[in-house]
Amino acid sequence: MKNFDAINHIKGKSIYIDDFVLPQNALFASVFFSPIAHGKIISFNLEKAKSIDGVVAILSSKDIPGENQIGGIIQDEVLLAENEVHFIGESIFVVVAKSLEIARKSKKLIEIEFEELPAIINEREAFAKNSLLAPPVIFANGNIEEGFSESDFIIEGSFSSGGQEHLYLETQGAFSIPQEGERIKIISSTQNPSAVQKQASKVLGISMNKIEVEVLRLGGGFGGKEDQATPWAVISALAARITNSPVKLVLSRQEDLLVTGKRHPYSSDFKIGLNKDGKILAYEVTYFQNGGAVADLSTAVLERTLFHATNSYFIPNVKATGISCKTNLPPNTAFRGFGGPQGMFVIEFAIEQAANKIGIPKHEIQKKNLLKDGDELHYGQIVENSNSESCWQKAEIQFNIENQIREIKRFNSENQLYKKGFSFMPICFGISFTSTFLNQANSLIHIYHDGSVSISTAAVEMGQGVNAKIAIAAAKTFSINIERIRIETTNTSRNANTSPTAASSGADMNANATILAAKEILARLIESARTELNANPTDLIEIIDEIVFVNHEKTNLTWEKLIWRTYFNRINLSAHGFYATPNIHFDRKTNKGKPFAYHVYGTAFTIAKIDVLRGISKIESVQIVHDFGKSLNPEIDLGQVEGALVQGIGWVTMEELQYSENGKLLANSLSTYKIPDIYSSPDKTEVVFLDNSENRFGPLSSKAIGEPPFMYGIGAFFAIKNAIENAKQEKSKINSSPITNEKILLELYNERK
Ligand code: MTE
Ligand code: QUE
Ligand code: MOS
Repeated sequence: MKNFDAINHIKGKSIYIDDFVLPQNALFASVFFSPIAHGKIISFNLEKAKSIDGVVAILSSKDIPGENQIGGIIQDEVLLAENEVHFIGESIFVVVAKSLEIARKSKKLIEIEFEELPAIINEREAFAKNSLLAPPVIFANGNIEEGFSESDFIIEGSFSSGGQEHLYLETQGAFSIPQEGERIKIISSTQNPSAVQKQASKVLGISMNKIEVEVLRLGGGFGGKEDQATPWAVISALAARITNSPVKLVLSRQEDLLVTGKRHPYSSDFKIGLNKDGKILAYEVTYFQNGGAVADLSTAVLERTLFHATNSYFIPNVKATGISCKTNLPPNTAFRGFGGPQGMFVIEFAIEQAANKIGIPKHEIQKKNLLKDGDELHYGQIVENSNSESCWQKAEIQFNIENQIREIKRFNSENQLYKKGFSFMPICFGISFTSTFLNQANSLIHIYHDGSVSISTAAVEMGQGVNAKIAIAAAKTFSINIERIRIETTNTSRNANTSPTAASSGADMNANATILAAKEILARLIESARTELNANPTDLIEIIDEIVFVNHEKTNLTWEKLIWRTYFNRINLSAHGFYATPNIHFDRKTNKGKPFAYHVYGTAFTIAKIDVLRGISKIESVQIVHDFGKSLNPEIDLGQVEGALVQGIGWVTMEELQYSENGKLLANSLSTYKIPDIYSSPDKTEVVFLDNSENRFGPLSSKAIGEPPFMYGIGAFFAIKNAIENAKQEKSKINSSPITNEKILLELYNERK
């Protein structure tokens, strides 16, 4: 079974926001964005812009009937600027016109005068000026001073990782249609329909039950449409309300690149202590997160950085401090891994620096410190069913890594113009929203009396195959052909109070809720069949492959007949399932608890080759042992691993967000912002499934897959760095990601001078 959408995607028949057939009276909105990073609005004049034929309205914050506030976690984000602007791309006015061309033409005639104020671009500068989005947060365990005093080696350093543009293929957009009365329907490309509903209700000043949010699918989200799809949906709803017409708002690629937030850049200071045997005894780290101008999800992202500070290692004494810095950039936001990658990168760098200083291979320290069952993580969760060591050991054997390392050494000794390097990248990623309340989902199942099945959940299909997974879970529970099942659009009128499809738990939680609903209907069907077949109360009734069995004996009662008879006898063929992840909790006063239902593990072995003359790097191979649990669908899961891996490699090797001193994104097109393509993908990618992995929290014992494999990409950074060091015959001073070809060349060239 493949992803449901595969065929229609390939034929170009799948529908996105921009493809909906519009009503005749539809209008088009275009937003006037702040051209400066920080300043006061002194005056403006909209007369010329309004005079253009076909312009219906130009809206500002004054036109908002409710509250001008869309902050998700912290209430610090206006929908439309009032007196001040805080980043290039902040929305100020909305032009609504009969065509997009007219709206864009009109926008150019808007006159506005600012008093520019100093802008902060860098997180360290923000910290120095005490410009913070929230107070610092500390996660700690053990006794860090004792840990260092017992250490034989102490290494200190700094490391920074860059931002990352989501580059979903479908840009942000929404389409709103006024309905009877005050009601409004919003079709949005969002990962979080309930957030759109809530914020639209606030801005329009009407209750949530008057707003219906509908999502068909996204052309990719990757976290970029978790919080940041909301403003466009709300603006289109506001414009629809005020003009009483359907209004579409879709960002152009250039607008999307310029005005939306990205993965948070981080800059971090660390200190790591080890004993003679390579055991890590203490780790102290401070993360400076570049949050942008408003909080968005930054505090939740930072928290996940703190959770993943030690990656898949046991460290008895930890002190991790997270500081969310307020800068004049567009608000940075969720991106696959949600701060986890930024945290894991620093410990990997710290271990590498420690290995260099002690003079032993990095992977010996890594291997020695892997998590074991019973270890207590720095946030209090006890490690259970750790597959950390089993993934590592399986990788060593299955990929014959000893031989490969010998082969790399031989290659390097025989070649001057090319050098190879390698790395191990183990991962450990916690599954569950770390804000416990978000770990809930519901599912609505109808069986129609022809035997076909309709399932509605809050899961948003964004390419990750969640619809196929939910259908598989239902088909297995009912034991029916998957062709009978239709997964409906995501709609707030069918599923209420839902969490974003995020934290890799969309498939997990929505499939679990679906299984609960299906089991409820199944119990009624079994009793209905018992009556139908005049069976005894003690007889075992089962449905197997659409046929009813009594005491393991096949009957001639089929699924379709059973469904019709059940309906005819006036028995409910619908159910609503509710799932709340059990036994998770986290106390924000002590920063201790059991925030995650479980962890996902794996190990990647990466080989990189650099061209010593030109500085060009190539990832030759990535070999992974990954803990999938019992995969619901190996093809989809494999696709997730491969896609996430390449996205991770892009982050650490080539994607570079350059901003000007005054806060303008310079890498604002695909000619200046390079993302990995098929040529920069590894020549060889091999993914091996860890066997015998179970998971009682995952639907049918599966494990979440969406984000964890992103972190395998970090291995590319260290493999390239290792290749540079093999070329230079000395340790490299590179302490920032991405490790671009330019950086490689400079590092090699400086050495030769
Ligand atoms: N895969 C595709 N093709 N497109 C996406 O946008 N988003 C990722 C991941 N895989 C994404 C994707 C992110 S950030 C998350 S959190 C998960 O999918 C969300 O889906 P899930 O919870 O169902 O795994
Ligand atoms: C992972 C996530 C999210 C998260 C925590 C994770 C996420 C998200 C939130 C969140 C937290 C508090 C809120 C809120 C959202 O937390 O995606 O609205 O008030 O949105 O560990 O992916
Ligand atoms: Mo994913 S970053 O949790 O949308």
